[in-house]
Amino acid sequence: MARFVTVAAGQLGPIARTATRTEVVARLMALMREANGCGCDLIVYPELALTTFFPRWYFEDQAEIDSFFEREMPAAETQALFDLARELGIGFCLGYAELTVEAGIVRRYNTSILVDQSGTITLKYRKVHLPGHAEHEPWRKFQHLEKRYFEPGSGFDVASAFGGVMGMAICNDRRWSETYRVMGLQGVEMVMIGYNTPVHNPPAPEHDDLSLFHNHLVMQAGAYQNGTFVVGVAKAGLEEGVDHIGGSCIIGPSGEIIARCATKGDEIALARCDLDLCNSYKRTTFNFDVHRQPQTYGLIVERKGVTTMADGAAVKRE
Ligand code: ING
Repeated sequence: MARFVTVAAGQLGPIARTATRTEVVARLMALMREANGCGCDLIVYPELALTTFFPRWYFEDQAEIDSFFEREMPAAETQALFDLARELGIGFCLGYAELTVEAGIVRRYNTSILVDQSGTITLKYRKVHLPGHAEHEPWRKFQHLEKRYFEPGSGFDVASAFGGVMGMAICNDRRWSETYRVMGLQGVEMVMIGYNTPVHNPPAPEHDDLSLFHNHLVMQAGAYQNGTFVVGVAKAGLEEGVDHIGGSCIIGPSGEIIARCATKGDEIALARCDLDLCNSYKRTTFNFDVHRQPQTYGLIVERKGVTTMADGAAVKRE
């Protein structure tokens, strides 16, 4: 017996700083119609898919920063996407900047939602691993101020939807094996990950040529080591002077790339994913209950950074 989810990676090309929400939503709707025409049940959009990747700039004016955030989801400009999804009977995963008030305190998150075929938000995730830096660093060709503009989320949940166990992560999360394992321990069968990844990484330019390799490496490893599908979706291309990798792809629980985009613009790649293909990995090689030895893994949770033993005393590495 098979449990098919036909999924589209809904890659976006650049979004200009001046682009309106309505203009961007029109692009998202065009991709949704195309995916629906190909028989898709679900389309996955990138991280921060409603605006340009604004953490590349240092802003002092909080009102300007907040212009990139959504206070409601759906709101007037995004309602059309929810309406189309319900009309077509297709679900979607959307990344956006979330501004919310919790116990009277304004909170700002790098957020992703999973919306089912009835147009209902069935899962919300807030990015845990915020890369970059919190202070203006003028030496960089461009900033990466996610640590300044967002707070980290609280963890990785899963939801039952589309006939399986679905999970989400966002961009830098995909580089950390803990991301996949926490969801793997909840039986995840498809992890949806939007990303905005510049080709150039100012602190380590020697990594630039490997940016596409690293992108696939981490998602393929996460898929195989947890017996899950992974859908990685880029905001790609030259956006406000910064070139972002493409490499959007759909990866099976074997770790193989089964579909990928060919351009750095608005494009869908799609695959007919049989979630039952996860079973042979989850029941044998990665049968966690049979093979894992968590009593030996304590440092993974207890220790944040590296400490090494030198001269008999634990020396904290700077
Ligand atoms: N972007 C990048 C990412 O993790 C980055 C930041 C680039 C980190 C290259 C390390 C190396 O893909 C986001 N938005 O997290």
